[in-house]
Amino acid sequence: MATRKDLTNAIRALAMDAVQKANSGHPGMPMGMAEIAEVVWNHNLRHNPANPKWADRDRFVVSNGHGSMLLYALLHLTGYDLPMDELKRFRQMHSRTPGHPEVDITPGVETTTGPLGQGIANAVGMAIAERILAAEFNRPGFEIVNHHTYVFTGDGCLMEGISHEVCSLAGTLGLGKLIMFYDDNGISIDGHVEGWFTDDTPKRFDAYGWHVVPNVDGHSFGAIEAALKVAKAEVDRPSLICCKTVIAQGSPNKAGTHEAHGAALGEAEVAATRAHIGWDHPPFSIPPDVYEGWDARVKGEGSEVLWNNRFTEYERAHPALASEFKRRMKRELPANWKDAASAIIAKATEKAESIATRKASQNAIEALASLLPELVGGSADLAGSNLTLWSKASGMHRNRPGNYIYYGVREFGMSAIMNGMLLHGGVRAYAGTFLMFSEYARNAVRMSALMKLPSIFVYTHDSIGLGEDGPTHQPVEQTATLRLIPGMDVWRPCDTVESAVCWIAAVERGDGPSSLLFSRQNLPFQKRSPEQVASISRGGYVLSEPTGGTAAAVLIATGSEVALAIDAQKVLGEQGVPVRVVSMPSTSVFDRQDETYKAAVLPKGVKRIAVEAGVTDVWRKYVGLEGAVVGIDSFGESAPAGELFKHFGFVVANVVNTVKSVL
Ligand SMILES: Cc1ncc(C[n+]2csc(CCOP(=O)(O)OP(=O)(O)O)c2C)c(N)n1
Ligand SMILES: [Mg+2]
Repeated sequence: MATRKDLTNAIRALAMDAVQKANSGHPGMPMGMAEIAEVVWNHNLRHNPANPKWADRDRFVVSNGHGSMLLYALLHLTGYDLPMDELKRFRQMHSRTPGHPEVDITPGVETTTGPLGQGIANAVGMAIAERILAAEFNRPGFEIVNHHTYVFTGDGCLMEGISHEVCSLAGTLGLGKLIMFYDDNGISIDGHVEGWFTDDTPKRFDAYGWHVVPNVDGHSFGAIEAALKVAKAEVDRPSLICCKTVIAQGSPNKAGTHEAHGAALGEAEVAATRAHIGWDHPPFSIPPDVYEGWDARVKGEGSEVLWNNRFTEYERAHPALASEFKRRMKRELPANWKDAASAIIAKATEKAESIATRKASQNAIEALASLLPELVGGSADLAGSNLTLWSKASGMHRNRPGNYIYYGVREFGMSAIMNGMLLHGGVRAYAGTFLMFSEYARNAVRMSALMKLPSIFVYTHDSIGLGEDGPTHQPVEQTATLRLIPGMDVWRPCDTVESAVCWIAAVERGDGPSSLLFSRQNLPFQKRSPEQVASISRGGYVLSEPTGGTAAAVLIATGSEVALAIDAQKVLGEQGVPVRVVSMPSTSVFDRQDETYKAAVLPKGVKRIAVEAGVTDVWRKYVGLEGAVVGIDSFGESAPAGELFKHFGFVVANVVNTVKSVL
C-alpha cells in the first residue's frame, strides 16, 4: 500500500516532469503544496471525478494558478477524465493542460486562474452563491446545498489589492464555508519576499474578521489536518490556514529558492530530486498502489449517490422547489420568459417615457427580477446612482442571505466575485458602477469574457453627459475599450425601449458578458414601428428614413447622440440633404448579423457619419476614411452637461456641417 509520502511524491514527480518536458511552467508551488493538497483532496474534498458538475460538490480553486500542474496531477490521480497523455502535453497547443487552469477545458477545473488574486475573489463569489442557494432551497431534513469552497493562495495573490477587497467583504459577510490555505513560502518571482511583502498576514485577516490558524507546518500531514478540522468547525467566519512551506520541497538544490518558481528544474536536478525524495519511477509512470491511494471515484460516486437519493426525496416533498433548483442550476430561463420579455418591451413602447436610461434600466430590473428569482444584484457603493436596486431587493448581510450585494467601493472585487457566483451556478449576477470605474474592474471583466460567463455589468454615467463631476468621471475611451474585449457585448441604448431590449439580450446571452451603458441625463423617447422595435436586438437598425429622396448619407449614432442625429436629419432634410439615421446600440451584436441585413442598414457606397460622445477610432471601421466621426478625442471638462455637449461639438450645426463636409 502506498504511503502518504508516496502519494505526495507522485505530485512532485508529475509536476517536475511535466514542466521539464514542456521546458516551461512552475514546479515550485505544486512541490511545496503537495502535503496540503493530499490532506484536502484525499480526506476532505467532497467531489465525484465521474461528474465534475455535480451541483453540491465542494468547490476547489487554485488562485495561485501558476501551480496548475498541482491541479492537473490531482485531477489525473483522483480519476477525472484527464489521461496521462494530457499531462505529457502540458502547455501544448489544444491540450487539456494549458499553462494556467482554464475552466471548460479541463474537467474539474472550476475557474480560470493565473491573474493573481482573482481566484480568491471567484471563491468568495462561489461561497456567496452557496449561501444564497442554501437559504433558498434547503428545507428541514433536506440539506440540498451544503458544501465548502477551498482556495489555495500564495504570496502573490495576497499582495494583490483585490485580495484586500474581497477578503474584507468575505469577513464582513461571515462566509463560514470558505477555507483558504496560504502557501507561505517567503518566495515570489524576484526572490525572498522580505524586501516587498512583510505584512503580518494572520493579523491582517484577523482584522478582517476571519478565523485564522497561524503557523501551520505545511509539510506535516498532522498539522494541516488539525488546522483544517478547526476551520471546518468554524461556521460563522471564513478561515485562513497559514502554512509555512518550502517552495520546490524535495529538490535538494533548488528548494527554497525563486529559481524553482517558474522554470524547469533541469534534467540533473530532476534526477537529484528523484533520488532525494525516493521516487525511482520513470517520468509519467505511476505505480498501481499510488493510483489506488489517490483514487476518489468510488468514494465520490458514493457521495453523489447519497445526495441524489436525498434529492429524490426532496423532489417528492417539495416538487416545485426541486424543479426550480434544477432549472436554476441548468441556467435555463423560466417557461413564461418569451412572453414576459415581449410584454416588458411592449410596456416601455406604450409608456413612451423620456427618462434617463439608468432609470429605464431600473425599470427593466424591476420587471425582470420578479421573473428571475436567480438574479443577484449589486453595486460598488453607487446603488442610488446606478439605480440597481428594485422593490424586492434585499441586502445580503452576515446573517441574512438576500438577493442584493452591497459590494462597497470594490469594483474589481465585485466583478471577480460575480464571475465566481456565475461559475458556481444557480444564480445570475448583475452589478453596477460608473462606466469610468469599469477600468478598476478591467481584468475581471476580461476574465468574464474569457470564461464566457453571462455577467451583466451595469455602467451608468456613460459620457460627458454626467456633467459637473468633470474629466475624472467622464468616460471618453471606456466604451471603445470595452468593445475591444473579444466576446463582450457592449450596449449603449438611446431610450427606454432600447434599454429594455438590451437588458433582455443580456439575460438571454448564454456565452458571454454584457456591458450595459446608461445615461445619467434624461433622453427623449424615440418612436418606432413594430418592425423597428423587433430589430433593436440586431444591434443596429434604421431608426429614421429621410423624407424627400433616398439617403445621400447615413448618420450612425448611439445612446444620447441618437436624438442629436434625429435633429440633424431634420435640418439636413430642410436643406435638401436626405440622410438616414441608424441607431447602433451594440456594434458587436450588429457585426454578428448576416451580410444582407448589414448591407440593408448600411448600404454600400453611401457615405457614413458616426456620432458618439467618445473616442473616434472604433467608428472608422464603419465610416471608412471617406466618412466622418463626431466624437471626443480628449478628456472632458468640469461643467454642466449642456455646456459640455456644446463645447465638444455635439450640436446640430456641427453634425450638419460634418455631414456636408463629406458629401
Ligand atoms: C496579476 C498578476 N501579476 C503578475 C503575475 C505574474 N506572476 C506569476 S506568479 C508571480 C509571483 C507569485 O508569487 P507567489 O504567489 O508567492 O508564488 P510562488 O513563487 O510562491 O509559487 C507573479 C508576479 C500574475 N500571474 N498575475
Ligand atoms: Mg510564494
